[in-house]
Amino acid sequence: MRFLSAGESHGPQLTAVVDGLPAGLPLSANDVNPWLKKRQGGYGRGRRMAIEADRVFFAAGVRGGRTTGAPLALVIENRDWKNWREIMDPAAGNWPRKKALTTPRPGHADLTGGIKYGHKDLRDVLERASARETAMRVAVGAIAHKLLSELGVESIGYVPEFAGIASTVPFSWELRETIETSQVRMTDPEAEKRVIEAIDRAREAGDTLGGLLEARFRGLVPGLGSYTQYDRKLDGRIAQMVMSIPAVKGVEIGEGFKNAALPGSQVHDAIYRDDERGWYRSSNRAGGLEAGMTNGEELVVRAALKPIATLMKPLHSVDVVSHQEADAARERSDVTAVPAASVILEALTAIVLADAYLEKFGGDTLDEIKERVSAYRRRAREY
Ligand code: EPS
Repeated sequence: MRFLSAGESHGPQLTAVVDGLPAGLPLSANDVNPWLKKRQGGYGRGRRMAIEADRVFFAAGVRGGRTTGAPLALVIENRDWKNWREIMDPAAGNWPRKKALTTPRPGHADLTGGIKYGHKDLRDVLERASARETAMRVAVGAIAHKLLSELGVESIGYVPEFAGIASTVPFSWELRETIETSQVRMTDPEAEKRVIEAIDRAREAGDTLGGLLEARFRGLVPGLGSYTQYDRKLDGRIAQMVMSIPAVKGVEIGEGFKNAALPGSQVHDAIYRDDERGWYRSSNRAGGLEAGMTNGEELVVRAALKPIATLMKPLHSVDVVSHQEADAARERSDVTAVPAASVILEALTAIVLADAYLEKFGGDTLDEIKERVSAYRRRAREY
């Protein structure tokens, strides 16, 4: 399974082509749109999200509610485009352009993107560097998730710590409803209150906030990925995908960072087997991945998201046209997108996992894949 996306934040639409999905996967816009809605949500989003109402349009590859095996073409409209038509017009225009941005924001793509591609209107950089692009990747992730759910996999994305405020309620699958209804996708209503206050304070101060994200997947077969070659190691593939989420600056599988301080006897997960459960572990500090392969335990992927780079109380910068000292650009933006990023983490990890399933089990049709997965599950249990 492979895909590419295109689209600017304030252009007419986001577009993707997804290739390699099996035929016969039941699929409708209702499998995708709730993900898009979740990604738009969360306390601390800016005014842009009141303009957009993201929905997917299948322009190819789906007929009668099922994939045909042909490439999928996906479209998400940018409603805001009608306000930016002139500014984003692909026809030749005059310099200086309206809404040209010439004072790069520290932490954003503006300056280096301008140097690299030779732009002096940094809008030519930021329009594609914008995290708006993640809307389309979440749509692709929702489709990947649909395939995983057909194969018995469940998942959740949530926020264990926000702006330094840690949840004191440990994650459990029973808390899914709490997470889905929380404005900050946390398990702990007390922490949620403090986080919301912190977001309000940051907004007043013209500042932004980051946090930690976690995605969990259960029901995975052991043996996705491989130890045999560096680029087949699943942890490496997940890390690449997760680090490509805008503003993610750290990635961890299981208790990765904590384990570095402990002796091996307190880190590795002892192996057990019985006829009912098959092979299992009594702990899961490895986060479901050993030697580049899933081991059948829950997959736990964590990421650190830095605060958004657009500050209403800006940092020092230099104008790229006049070379005069200046404040960094102030653009309409979010105070924080941590809750949205936890949805993105879940969706994008689902893409890597769906790809790993298709690689291991191949199959032109969903039925073939299902048969192979259940035969392998039996073999793995009896091994
Ligand atoms: C973003 C800036 C804001 C965010 C945007 C990402 O957009 P705007 O400049 O239109 O106010 O709302 O996020 C999205 C549009 C989205 O769909 O997530 C940025 O500079 O990265």
